[in-house]
Formats: sequence, C-alpha cells, structure tokens
Amino acid sequence: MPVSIANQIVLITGASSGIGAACARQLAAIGARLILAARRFEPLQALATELQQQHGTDVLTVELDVRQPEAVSKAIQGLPEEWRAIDILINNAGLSRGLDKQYEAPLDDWETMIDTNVKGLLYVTRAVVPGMVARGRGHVVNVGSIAGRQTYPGGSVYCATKAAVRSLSEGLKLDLLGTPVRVTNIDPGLVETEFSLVRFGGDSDRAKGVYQGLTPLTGDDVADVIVFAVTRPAHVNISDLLLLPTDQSSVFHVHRRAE
Ligand code: NDP
Ligand code: 8X3
Repeated sequence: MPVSIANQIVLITGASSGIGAACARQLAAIGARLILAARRFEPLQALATELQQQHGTDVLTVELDVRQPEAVSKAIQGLPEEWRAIDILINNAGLSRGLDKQYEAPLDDWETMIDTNVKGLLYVTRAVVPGMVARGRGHVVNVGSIAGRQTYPGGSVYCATKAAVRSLSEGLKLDLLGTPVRVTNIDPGLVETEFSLVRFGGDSDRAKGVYQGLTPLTGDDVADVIVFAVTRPAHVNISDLLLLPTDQSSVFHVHRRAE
C-alpha cells in the first residue's frame, strides 16, 4: 500500500520540462509541497500557477543552474524556513549535447554534460542530504539512463555521465547505511521530452526521428515509477530501476514500425 507523502517537501531539479515537470504534476496531485528548480524561470512559473490552480499546491520556484556550486549551496541554505526540511530530492536535471565521436566532439559539449549530469547532481546532493541525515528522514531519487548501462556510438561522454550517476547512487546508499535516508536510482530508456531537441541543438526533425515508428515512454510514465518509489513504507528502499518502452530492449534494439 502506498504511504502518503501529502505535505512533504519535494525538491525537483530540471522541473521546467519533460520528466521533471511530469513528476511535479503527479506529486502535486497527491498533495506534496514542491520546490521547482531549473534555469528557465518562465516555464517554472507557468507550471507553478497551473499546480496552484488545479490542486492548491504550495509551490516555490527557484531559478537555478546546478552547475554553479555556490549558487546551489546559497539556494538551499537560503530557502525560507518553512521550505528547508526537504523530504524528497529528485535529481533530474540533465542533458545531452551532440552525438559526435569521442575523438571529434567539441570540448564544450563534454564540459556541459559532465558539469550538469555529474557535478551538478553532486552539488545538489551535497547541499540537501546533510539536512536529511540530521532530521532522520529523506529520500533521494537520481535520474540516470539506460545509457549508463550500455554505451552507444557517439554517446560516450553522455553515457559516461549516466554511468557515473549510477555509481553515485550506489555510493550514496552505501554512505547512508545506518540512517533512514533512502536512495533510488532510475534508468529510463527512450522518453519523448525536450531531451533530443536539446541534444541536437533545436533541430526538431532530427529530434523527432529518434522516436519515429516506436511508442516511447512519456515523462508521466517515468513519474509514475518515481511516485511509486517514494510512496513505499519507510523500511523499503527501491534501489535500482530500469524502465524501458515495450518497443525497446537495449540501446541497440528498438522496434520501429513503418509509418
Ligand atoms: P528535458 O530536456 O525535457 O528536461 C531536462 C531538464 O533539465 C529541464 O528542465 C532543464 O531545465 C533541466 N536542466 C538542464 N540543465 C540544467 C542546469 N544546468 N541546471 C538546472 N536545470 C537544468 O529532458 P528530460 O526530461 O528527458 O530529462 C530529464 C532527465 O532524464 C535528464 O537527466 C536526462 O538525462 C534523463 N533521461 C532522459 C531520457 C530521455 O530519453 N528523454 C532517458 C533517460 C534519462 P532548464 O533548461 O530550464 O534549465
Ligand atoms: C536518454 C536515453 O538512449 O537517448 O538517456 O541516451 S538515450
């Protein structure tokens, strides 16, 4: 049976679109209080207004670039008193840039992916988890990827960042042993969001091609599973999840129908 998380404080990074926004909608529907963080403030505000109108959700929006360690620390430490006791952290902010060969890719793409997906996730974890340990409650959900389990051509740095997320989830769970704080790593396969649009620098035709002929996961499909993980009883830790579309078996095996 699910445990209620009504009135619990959930911080979602990368809440301005895709999986993060879907998590926000589902968590609002079950009464959570939400801190929504991302770089783009307008979509965050629009989402906050939607959730306030639809569910009466208590929402705080935070314009934040997770690549900036001082800004992250300041944002968490500077939260209004009534928002400080974060119960659930969803480390979802992340991105891919390009699909270039390892020996040809622009260095800047690597910096962006490593700084966001690995270092950014670490900065937020480092800022939030000590409070969870001190309060004796908390749950961290790290959004990895199937790309962290299998490397594909042109994806080696993105894949490496997601393999790192998997290691960081494992390491955090080890370091938190003896505390009640839980850690969940979730590795989705193909999810149709803004992810491919960002990867291909706004080329929408190329982005659409990624999902052509198959039925990909939606942000809501991933949010469903995250909500399941965070609503288990306190003694249950869902540690590791691989979530694929039925039309996908591995990064290399995707069933596409002729359209
Ligand atoms: P989207 O592009 O739709 O969402 C990515 C989110 O990350 C946006 O809200 C974006 O907000 C935020 N973000 C990116 N960089 C930063 C930053 N420096 N600081 C703060 N926020 C940032 O893609 P998805 O929803 O698909 O991606 C969410 C997560 O899921 C990512 O970690 C991705 O790697 C992972 N994933 C995605 C899969 C897919 O197929 N789509 C599959 C497996 C995992 P903003 O631009 O406003 O900052
Ligand atoms: C996103 C899924 O396979 O496009 O992490 O890398 S994939």
